[in-house]
Amino acid sequence: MSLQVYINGHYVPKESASISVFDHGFLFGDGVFEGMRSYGGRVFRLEQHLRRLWDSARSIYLEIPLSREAMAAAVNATLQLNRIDDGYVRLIVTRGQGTLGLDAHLCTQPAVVIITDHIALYPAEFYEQGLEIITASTLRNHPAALNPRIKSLNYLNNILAKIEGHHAGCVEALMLNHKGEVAECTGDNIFLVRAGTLLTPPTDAGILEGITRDAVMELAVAAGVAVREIALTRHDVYVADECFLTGSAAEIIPVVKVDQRPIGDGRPGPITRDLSARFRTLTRGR
Ligand code: PXG
Repeated sequence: MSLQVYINGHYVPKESASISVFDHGFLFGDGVFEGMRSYGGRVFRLEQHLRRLWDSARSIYLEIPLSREAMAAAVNATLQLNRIDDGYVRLIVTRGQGTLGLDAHLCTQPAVVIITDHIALYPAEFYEQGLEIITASTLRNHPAALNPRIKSLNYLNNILAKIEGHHAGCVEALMLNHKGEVAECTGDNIFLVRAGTLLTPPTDAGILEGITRDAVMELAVAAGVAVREIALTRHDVYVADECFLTGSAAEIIPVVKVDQRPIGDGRPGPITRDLSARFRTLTRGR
């Protein structure tokens, strides 16, 4: 049986799962989404993802046409129907069908889509050897224009930064904010280790408040590692002892080179490896 996609309360085979070309999600990127992981058939931190989705929707005046409980049930039902244990879930809510104009009031029915799939991980060597990344010249969105805390369907600035990374032979790229501070990567949050302390940019640096980021900060505190959310510059990156990225899909991935400069000794560091092991235990048990 092919993968079944949830569209507005119905299940449709992947091959015929489609949305109208008049949907404002398609026409304007007018909508919000979540990318989540399931382990052993359960979504990791589903409540937190739903809270973020509802916050994103509220921020763009989008009313999700389901209760949070019904959405959670729909996500779980879609995973079960597709018999996916360790997988990826993409939850999308768009403004729905409207006209070719911008007017959101003409979109009367938001579209809700839930796609579950097997997870496409980065190759194992990236986790073992660490990634090389570059700083993109494309800045993260100015928070006063479109706040990066909104996980909206407008990912164009991140996509442009990712293309820059690709041109430099990198699978991820570091994005700075409008002040020139370190914000995050195109689809992952960033952490540094300096003198045994874990450093990461604060929310007001204009970043998505990653759910993996939250989990990693909790794990660090439990491991006795001090955590500071503090404005960081590229200087801090270059002189860090360790660097790693976090995201639902990538989990924790070491970074060993930034802009051609080795970070620390150029190998994944001990705190990165310890937090990765703790994250595996948290998500998969022993
Ligand atoms: N920052 C941004 C800009 C993101 O899009 C994260 C951080 C990590 O957040 P979580 O909650 O997942 O820990 C994301 C994650 C991809 C991809 O292909 C990434 C994301 C969404 C869709 C695709 O890398 N978001």
